[in-house]
Amino acid sequence: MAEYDLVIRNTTIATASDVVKGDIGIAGGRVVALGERLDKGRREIDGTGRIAVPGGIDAHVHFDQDTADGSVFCDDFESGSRAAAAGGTTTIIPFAYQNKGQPLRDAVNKYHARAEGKSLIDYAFHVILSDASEKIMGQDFTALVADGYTSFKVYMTYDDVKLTDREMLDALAAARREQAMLMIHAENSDCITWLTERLELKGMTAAKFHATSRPFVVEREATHRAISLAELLDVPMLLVHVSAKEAMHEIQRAQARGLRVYGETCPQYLFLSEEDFEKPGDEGAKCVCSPPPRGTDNQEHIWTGLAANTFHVLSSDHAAFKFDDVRGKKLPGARESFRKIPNGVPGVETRLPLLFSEGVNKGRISLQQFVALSSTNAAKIYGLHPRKGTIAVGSDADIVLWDPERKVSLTNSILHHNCDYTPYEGRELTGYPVMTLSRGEVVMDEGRMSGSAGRGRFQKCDRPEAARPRGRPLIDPSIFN
Ligand code: DUC
Ligand code: ZN
Ligand code: ZN
Repeated sequence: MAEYDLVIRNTTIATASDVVKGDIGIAGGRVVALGERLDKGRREIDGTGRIAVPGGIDAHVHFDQDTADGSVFCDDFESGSRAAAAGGTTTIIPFAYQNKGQPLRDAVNKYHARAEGKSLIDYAFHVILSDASEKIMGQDFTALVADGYTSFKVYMTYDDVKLTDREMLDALAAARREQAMLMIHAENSDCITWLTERLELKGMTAAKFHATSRPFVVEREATHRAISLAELLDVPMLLVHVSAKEAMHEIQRAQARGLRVYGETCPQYLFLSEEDFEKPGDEGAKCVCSPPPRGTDNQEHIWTGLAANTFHVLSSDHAAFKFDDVRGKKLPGARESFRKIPNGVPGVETRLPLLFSEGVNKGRISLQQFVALSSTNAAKIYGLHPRKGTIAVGSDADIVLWDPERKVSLTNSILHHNCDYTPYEGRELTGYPVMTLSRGEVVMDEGRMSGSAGRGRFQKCDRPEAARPRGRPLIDPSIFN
């Protein structure tokens, strides 16, 4: 009787720390052995010429999320998770969105119901915190962290969700108490509103003026402010979707001061630029996301930040709206003003192929950094490690085999999401995922999807070690505890 359900044989095994050759033995959905010449498994996969990496963790995706403007995200947990798996991702962390005043527990239950029976791969949840009042933070917050929801997104802009600085301090104090991770959308709301009104008065309403309404200083100022508040109370935090070098420099300065400040960036800041807004017709709307892509020169700065480990996570921020749809990029009013264009781009399936091809194969980052950025660091920062994010004895057999030489032309027709475009149409890539295993089950083989919708399991997150305060607040913690 074979000891292993499956053996992946003679492959290159890459983790965030090492690249070695060997076999991977899998039983009961977990990795049970790493070695050479392992005994025969019930099933054998020849990994020669492939690179086995921990399945990607996409720690920032929006699926089936409520919106305030009548727009509709075109991917739900089924299409979104299928696209994720096709692109080499085995765990997704979407958002449970709290309407203002709504108990956090209600928000979480609502999104569980949306994921139930749909997700092909495992998932956890971040909670979008739009109400940080004492009632919510004192009761719901504590209970949710204990139940495995340990990361909370805070917006500094958007009227339906934004927190004031004072409310952010409440959230920070609670996060410190519970050792939860706060994820910050850092843009100065009043600046954006002021600029948007003036642009509209001047008739500067085309999609490209979306970028004009949110220049880099808007992001830099909010990043600096968020870090200052975190420093005051000594609370780790992660800045999401960092777009510009100026915000990145704020993060670097904080890190140099020894603060636990983490950074996330996204493919749109490596591969898109302001020039994409100049595309003919309404095409510019396809790249409207917030923060917006910057100048082409900025892209290399963000690559440098990835190579220097300033950024810990590369997520997709998949927020997909159809282009040719009145519930998407053609929402009523969107053609009259950029203000009405739903913010977001699709990217859950293209995140890792883009990073591998242009990062690893072009020598900008190492293979170990690819693993760290695409999987391991997110697992650590959000309390899923070592169950997820590595290939080690005892970890879930979430493994992706890459053909590092496979040539692929990215085009929307090969993707599995429910969106009618990809902003990366026509890109020529080298290196592509050819097999995705989720807990030892093959869910993608050479682009063919298998596994039933709903097989994905909810993953409780532990209190992340990364969210542990350093113990050096600028003021006596007895004042705010
Ligand atoms: N923030 C996100 O996190 N995603 C999409 C748009 C936005 O503003
Ligand atoms: Zn955001
Ligand atoms: Zn997002």
